[in-house]
Amino acid sequence: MSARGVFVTFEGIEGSGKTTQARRLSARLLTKSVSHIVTREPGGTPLADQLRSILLAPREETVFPETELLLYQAARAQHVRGLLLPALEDGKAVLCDRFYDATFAYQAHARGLEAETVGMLNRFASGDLVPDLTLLFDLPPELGISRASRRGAADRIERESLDFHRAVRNGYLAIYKNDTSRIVLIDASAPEEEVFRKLQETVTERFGW
Ligand code: T5A
Repeated sequence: MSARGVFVTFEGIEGSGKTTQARRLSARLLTKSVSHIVTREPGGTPLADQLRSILLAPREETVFPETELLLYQAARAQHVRGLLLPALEDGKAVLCDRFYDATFAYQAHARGLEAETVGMLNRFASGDLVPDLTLLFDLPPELGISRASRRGAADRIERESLDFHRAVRNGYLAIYKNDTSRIVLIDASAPEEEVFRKLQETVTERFGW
């Protein structure tokens, strides 16, 4: 049986460049023949992808924070059991665009739900799966939103106020301060190449990639 794969998560506010950097790391791992998958939350299985569409579609009806939290957790429960655990058990590395830190930053810090409830549901949905490394891409929300807006129409969460996105960023920074061994903070306002250099340094040091 192969050793369990390495689980790396990519976190940050909207437009922080996580997706760009996850793709770049994946390209590097391909050149080194490191067997891996790239996935994202919400999403990663057919059912979780459907939940993603439901969560991100702009809508007239109010989406209550409690409803939002449970839908994100439902998508995560499916993703963890349907894709992440089988891949890790098969010895593959997993690069995951967002995981449970996003739920703390968005649903607890920004929406105001109780951190204890969010933590309990995070553990339940993730089956106690913990990332080996989390890369937190940090930049001012004004810059992130302006980058994200270049991609086209804003989704339901991107349409939130600047204050909301500031709260998300502060939430992420608070999570980082509590867990500086798992989480590595990267200045995402730097040019793409420089951001990747820092990421590369980190994954080489930790995993020899
Ligand atoms: N959510 C998610 C919750 O509320 N709770 C949860 O539990 C979870 C899991 C998911 C949404 O759901 C919320 C958070 C989100 O609102 P998403 O697709 O992950 O949606 O959210 P986004 O943050 O919008 O992710 P994106 O993939 O859309 O943005 P990225 O990954 O941050 O940024 P990226 O790489 O697409 O780059 C954006 C643009 O900037 C450019 C890129 O080329 C691109 O055009 N760029 C740079 N430009 C200049 N300098 C750099 N260094 C650049 N890096 C990238």
